[in-house]
Amino acid sequence: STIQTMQIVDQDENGVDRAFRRDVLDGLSQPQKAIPARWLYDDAGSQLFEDITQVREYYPTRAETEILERYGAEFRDTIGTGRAVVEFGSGSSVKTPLLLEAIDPAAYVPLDISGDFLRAAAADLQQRFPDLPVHPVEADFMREVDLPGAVRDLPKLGFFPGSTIGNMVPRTATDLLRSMRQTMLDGAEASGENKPLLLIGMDLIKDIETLEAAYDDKEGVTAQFNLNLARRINRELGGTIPVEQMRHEARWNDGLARVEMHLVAEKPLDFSVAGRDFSMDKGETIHTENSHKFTDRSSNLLLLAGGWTPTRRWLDEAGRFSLILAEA
Ligand code: AVJ
Repeated sequence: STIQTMQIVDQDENGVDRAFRRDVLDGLSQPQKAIPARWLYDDAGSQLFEDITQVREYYPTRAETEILERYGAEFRDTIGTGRAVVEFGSGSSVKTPLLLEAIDPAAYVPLDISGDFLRAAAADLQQRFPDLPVHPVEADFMREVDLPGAVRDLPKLGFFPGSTIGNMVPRTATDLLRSMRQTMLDGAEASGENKPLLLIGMDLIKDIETLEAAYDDKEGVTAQFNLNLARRINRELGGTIPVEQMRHEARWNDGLARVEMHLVAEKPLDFSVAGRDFSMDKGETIHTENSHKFTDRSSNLLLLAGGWTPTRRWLDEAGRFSLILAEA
């Protein structure tokens, strides 16, 4: 079957992504340099993240997959069949099929900003579920998205695994949860059994050693994932960042309950990006990602602030990770 994609990325006449350039230039101009984590996920970054999920120290993917394997019958009982599954992100070849097998949906709509990865993942999924209508949408799901007409009248289940919500600070996470709600409320008669549902993965707070090791694996795959952002800036924005003079660091921020990734300058550096000059002192960092960790209470509060009422929660056997069902 043919897979159609809607293209919604704003590029200038040279093919430069305007939002990427703005975020990088603004981010490098701040006292604490910081670039939003979403830019880590170009095609190379998305592939490196897939590699991270295979390293020994990175437990979240295995823990969440364990939950999806184990509680399929409970998902089917509580969620029911015949919904349109709207996945925020292009989906993983392991987790998504487990959910689709369990709840037998009427359609599958993956949303992702990375078009090539999205199309590859959607084609793969379509092969495994030949009779399932698949409608990939290339979009920034941080904003409200117009879903394809074919699924507008179906009841929705949003699927947001991986604790990707943890990449966002609370204000942004709340905005996203509200956008998701708007995206899925639009069109459908959303009352009673047709209320949109959300199945969302949220990683749990645990000992610091386990948390930091998960973001600084011995093989250095996470380091490559982080350094790829600097390479992407050089490639796409005509940057001269000396990537070999920077190193990856993962640190637990206890007050804000998050693991932070930084790119640390190993010596004083001067470079330019998109024609603008920047410098870094030795030891100065570019903050590239947050991975917030939650408790049962903090995840409830965040979901409620985003307009979602949590109704069920499943944990892996070791209690490392939670998958939460919430109702709009
Ligand atoms: C994609 C958000 C699930 O924060 O755990 C993994 C990204 N960064 N290792 C996470 C990530 C470094 C990951 N998520």
